[in-house]
Amino acid sequence: MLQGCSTDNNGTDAKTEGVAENAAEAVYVAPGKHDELYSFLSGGFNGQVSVYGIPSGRLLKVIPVFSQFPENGYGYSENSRAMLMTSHGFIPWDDLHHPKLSRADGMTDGRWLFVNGNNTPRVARIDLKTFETVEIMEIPNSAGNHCSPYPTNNNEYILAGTRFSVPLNLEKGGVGDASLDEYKEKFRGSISFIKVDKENGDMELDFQVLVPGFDYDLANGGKGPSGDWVFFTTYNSEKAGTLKELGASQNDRDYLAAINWKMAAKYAAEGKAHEMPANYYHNKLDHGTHVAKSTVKKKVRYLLPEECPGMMYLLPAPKSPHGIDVDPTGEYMVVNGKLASSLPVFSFSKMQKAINDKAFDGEVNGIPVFKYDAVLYGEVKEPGLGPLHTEFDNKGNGYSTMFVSSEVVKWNVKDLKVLDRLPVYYSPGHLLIPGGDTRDPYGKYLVVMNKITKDRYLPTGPELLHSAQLIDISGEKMKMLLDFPTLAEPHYAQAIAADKVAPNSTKFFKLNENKHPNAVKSEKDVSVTRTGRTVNVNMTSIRSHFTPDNIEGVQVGDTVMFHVTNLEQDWDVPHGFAIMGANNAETLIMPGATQTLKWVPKGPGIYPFYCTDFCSALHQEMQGYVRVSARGSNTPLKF
Ligand code: K7E
Ligand code: RUQ
Ligand code: CUA
Repeated sequence: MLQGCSTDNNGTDAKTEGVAENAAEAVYVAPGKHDELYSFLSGGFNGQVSVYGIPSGRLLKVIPVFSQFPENGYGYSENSRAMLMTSHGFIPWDDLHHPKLSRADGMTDGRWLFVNGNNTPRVARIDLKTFETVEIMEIPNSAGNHCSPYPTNNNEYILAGTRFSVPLNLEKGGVGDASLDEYKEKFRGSISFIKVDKENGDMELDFQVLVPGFDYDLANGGKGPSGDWVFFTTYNSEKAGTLKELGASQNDRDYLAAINWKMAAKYAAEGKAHEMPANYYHNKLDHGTHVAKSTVKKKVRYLLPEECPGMMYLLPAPKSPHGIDVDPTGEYMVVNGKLASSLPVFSFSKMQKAINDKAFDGEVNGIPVFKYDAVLYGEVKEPGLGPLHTEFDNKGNGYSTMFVSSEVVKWNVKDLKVLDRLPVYYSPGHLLIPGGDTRDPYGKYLVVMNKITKDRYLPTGPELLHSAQLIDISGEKMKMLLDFPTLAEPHYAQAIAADKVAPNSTKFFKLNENKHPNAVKSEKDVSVTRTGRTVNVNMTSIRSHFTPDNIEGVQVGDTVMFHVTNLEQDWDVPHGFAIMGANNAETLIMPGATQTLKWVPKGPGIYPFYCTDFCSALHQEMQGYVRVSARGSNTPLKF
């Protein structure tokens, strides 16, 4: 045994109690059969979204969003690189926490998936016709876009809240500089209101609300009666105001912030908004060319809540709350106070009454704070240790993850009684019930995503994959069905019935609709041309050759752009392209599309290229050469 190296548990199976008797049958999807649901798991620090079939737990796809992805060249190819441009430069990584499906009438509609980038604040949109990232927008005046993205019930807005409050420079725009001693006066948070086009889903930053300098953790929208509201958990509230403002009895509390988004939109439309300079990137994939383009935006409008009465309120919440979840009726708002011994449930109708009665207990920066008892519906007593997140079924129950006591706890929303608990392995973060944040959840499955894996699978050294568990919630008692490993590191996830997405899935791109300027629609139209130091190779791929496949006259230091059009018009026949020494990796070209790879040869000689995707019996033969001559030589281009 190696010194200092624990090998405990090797080969020892982990706990199996709580597993349903029919578990194998319940999750078995026979070969060739499809899963009942798609689930979209955030990739956390891997920056991607992974798609798993439910109930099988089979990995269906990885959708690259904020990180480069060698499998299909995302972030490497010239088509996609602009997608990862930000005001800080090219950032091919982020920390992705919260996927949210687009909505219609408070239900998920399977059109788009919105996700957040935590680190360099960004929101992305994935089109579920192609399972591609089609848009990434940077969020100005934000630092740590954790509290994001939250669609309202018809995607009128996607809301994105800052995690860190930062000193905002209202004259010059953006995050400025200030001493932390000046926190109270200078630091502010922001909530961004992003408009979504009803037809094509395009996002646009409409305005921001500059909120008190708390840290904003998580959000969720109301529904039904509370549909005009979005709720945000906050922490570090003591930094933002004086004790008097915060209320002397409340320094052991933080806040749940409530913002009436409809009223905010109205204030912004009626001219209450100010304007400040900004500098943020908005990157979009063009449909016709399949090339991403960046636009830099230079202005942003903002509202100050102190100038907008009735738009924002604060509800006292247990210290350092995490998730905020609204039940399907829209009446109950659950605050998951990870350090608290109970789970407070607030009442939306009591909040309405408290607004009318002015049942306030102080204010912060002019924003009224409700009296706790005036807005509280009740508390779930002793739910477990470390409540983080809650989702709901369609029978009036909530399900909360307990990070510290490693369990999922089922409780009744009306009488607040704990009904069941199921140990999960280990330390759950988020959980999902398909539609569990909509007005009508699909109460058959629950997927819980665990932070610590330990002994669940065969050991793979110190570093393990994360772990999800599928739970049957159709009966009174929860039953464990399946463990499945996940790519790093799922936070939130969403799921939707397969038939809301699958029928709209694109099979291949039509070649005659390809508008890429270097697309070649037939082999006889290929070309290799020089403009100064740039060589454009407009080439084609089809089973089993590239045209051209023998190029001469490229010179050392030329920028060679290989524009490869895949002429195949059959589902699932991509070709790949890679050339020796190219540091922009490879690219994968789907039928009908054109992808561009940039290459700058550093020395003279022969450089082979080949197709990287096994496409036919003659795949291995799908190759060619580029001959590179010395710089300044007079070798003409030949192909
Ligand atoms: Cu709870 Cu980033 Cu949603 Cu993770 S957050 S668990
Ligand atoms: S080749 S099928 Cu390298 Cu055998 Cu792959
Ligand atoms: Cu084309 Cu392999």
